[in-house]
Amino acid sequence: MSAVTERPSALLSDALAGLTAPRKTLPCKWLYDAEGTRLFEAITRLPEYYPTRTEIRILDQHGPEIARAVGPGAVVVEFGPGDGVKAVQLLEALEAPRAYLPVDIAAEWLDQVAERVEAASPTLPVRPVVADFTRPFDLPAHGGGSAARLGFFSGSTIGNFEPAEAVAFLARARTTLGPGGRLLLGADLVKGEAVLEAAYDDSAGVTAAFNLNLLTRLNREAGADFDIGGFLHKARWNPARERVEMHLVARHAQSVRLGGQTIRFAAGESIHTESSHKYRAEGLRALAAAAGWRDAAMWTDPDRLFSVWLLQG
Ligand code: AVI
Repeated sequence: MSAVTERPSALLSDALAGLTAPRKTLPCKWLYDAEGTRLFEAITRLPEYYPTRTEIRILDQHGPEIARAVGPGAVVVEFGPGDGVKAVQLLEALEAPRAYLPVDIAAEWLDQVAERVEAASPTLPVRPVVADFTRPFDLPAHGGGSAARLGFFSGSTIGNFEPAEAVAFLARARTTLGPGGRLLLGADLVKGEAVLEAAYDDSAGVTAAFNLNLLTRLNREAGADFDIGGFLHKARWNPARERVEMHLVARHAQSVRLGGQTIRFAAGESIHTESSHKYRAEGLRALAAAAGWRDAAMWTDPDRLFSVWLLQG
């Protein structure tokens, strides 16, 4: 008996559950293997993908105001630091930050982030925390005494959670950050459909490659036999739920073997691979309030594409 049939990997069991459901889905967290991470970083530099550069601009233009609102001596806890570029930007804007704690499940990314931040701020203590921040976890003692913690959750990653999961994350973050904790949160805003769909279906095909890479990953890591050319990337704005959905659509009827099962696809049937929720200011305030945050200040760009929030407990 092979290891796979004895104890299915988390990827295989998630894929089997999602692909045998009446509406086929795959959890978006599996988009990020090494190739998916590389492709996502390429997405953040695309002309159509406005969120990253707009958030960076907001942090740049409103940095002094944000720093005043945060006050001196914060211990910065970043949930999912990515490449660490925004951490460097934030730490430079803040007054005398006391320590930086990047939190991620992937230890190898944390090393890169730590190197980048240490190079930019050689005297700042950096303490990487390997943890899945979508579940409860403890922060190590940070050497900051009783300094209040500032959480940082950028890039509108909150938008990849379902609304109930977003509230649960925000509530857990309050607990993790402790008394006096604040959260600096990036959230993408509702806007015209054409801008949104172009951001998730760029002309160079990078987002399509990012989405299709999930099938390549299933073939390689879960022993599936997807014909990658048999599927098409689709991004569509769902106005009722105010989210962009990414789908992989079967170009023709086909079947795929996975974990000893046959998964059948009708022509045009889709696998829903990601939702990216967009917010209105009142909606984000309601989410924060439902998670127990009492106060929320917002900064945005002149075109109101993106928002950065400071939540206070
Ligand atoms: C990581 N996350 C916030 C991105 C987003 O915009 O939802 C992932 C992404 N998917 C397609 N393009 C970017």
